[in-house]
Amino acid sequence: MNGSTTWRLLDPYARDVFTARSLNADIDVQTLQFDGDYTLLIEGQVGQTNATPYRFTVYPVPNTAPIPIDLEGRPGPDLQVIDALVSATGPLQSGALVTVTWKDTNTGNRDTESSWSDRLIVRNAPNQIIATPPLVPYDLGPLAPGASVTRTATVQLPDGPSAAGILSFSITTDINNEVAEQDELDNTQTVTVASALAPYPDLVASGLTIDPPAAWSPGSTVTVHWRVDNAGTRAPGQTWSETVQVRNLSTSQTVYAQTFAHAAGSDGATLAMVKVRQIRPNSINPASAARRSR
Ligand SMILES: [Ca+2]
Ligand SMILES: [Ca+2]
Repeated sequence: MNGSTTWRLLDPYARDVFTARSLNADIDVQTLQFDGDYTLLIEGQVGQTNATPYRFTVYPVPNTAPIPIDLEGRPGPDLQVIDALVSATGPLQSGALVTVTWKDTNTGNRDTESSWSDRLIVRNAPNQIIATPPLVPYDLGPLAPGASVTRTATVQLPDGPSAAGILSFSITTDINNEVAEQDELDNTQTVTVASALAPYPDLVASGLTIDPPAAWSPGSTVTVHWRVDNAGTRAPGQTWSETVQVRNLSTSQTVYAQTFAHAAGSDGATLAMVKVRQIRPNSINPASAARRSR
C-alpha cells in the first residue's frame, strides 16, 4: 500500500460521506443516510503508475436499540451505616460507659471482597472530640448485597461538663477505604443523644487565716486555719490531699511546702471542715515541719 493513496466515500447523490483521507487512516463508524448506491473512490497521485493491490473487509452493523450506559450504577458493593443506637447501663451521663451498636449494610450489587474497619467519634455540642474508641474491624468474609452485620463499640465518656449536653456519635464505615464502593460518600451515620452531668463533689477551700497574723521571725511556729466545703452534688468517697505552701515574696523562695492527706470518711454532700495546721516556715526540710491537727 502506498501511503500517499487516499480514499473517500460518495453517497448516492455524489456527496462526500467522508472526504479524501489517507488509506493509512481509519474512518470511524458512519451511518449511511440514504438508500441507493454508494461509491468508494481510491485515488492515487498523478505520478503513481505502478499497480497496487487493495483489499477491504466489510462488516455489517445491524441496527439495534441503543443500550444506555449508567456510570452511576456500575457494579460494586456499597457500605452504609444504619440503625445506630447509643445506650448506657445506668444513666447516660458524663463518665458513663456507653455502648454503641450499629449495622454495616451492603446496599450495592456485588459482594464485598475485603475486610474493613469502622470508626466511632464522639463530639460534644461545641464540636470538641471527647472520645475516639479503637476502630471496629470487620473480617468475617464477603458481605453480600442486601446483607448487614451488627457492630458494637463501648466508649467511656470523660468526666465533667465536657461530656454533658447534646453529644453526637458519628460512625463511619470503611474508614480506611479498603473497599471500592459504588458510593464512597454515604458511609457515615450520626446520632445525637442528651447526656447529663453526673453528680460530682466540688471541694472549695476558704477562710484562710494565720495565727499570729503577723510579726513572725525565723523559727516562729504559726498556725494556719482554713476551711474545706463540698459545694458539689456528691460525697467525695475517696481520699484527697491538701497542700500548704509558704512563699517568701521578697526572694520568691518556697520556705514551706507540705501535703496533707485527707482520709475518706463520713464526708457527705454538706461536708464542711475547719483545718488547722501548725507550721514552721523556716524549716530546712519541709517534711520535718511540725504540724498538728485538731
Ligand atoms: Ca458507601
Ligand atoms: Ca470505600
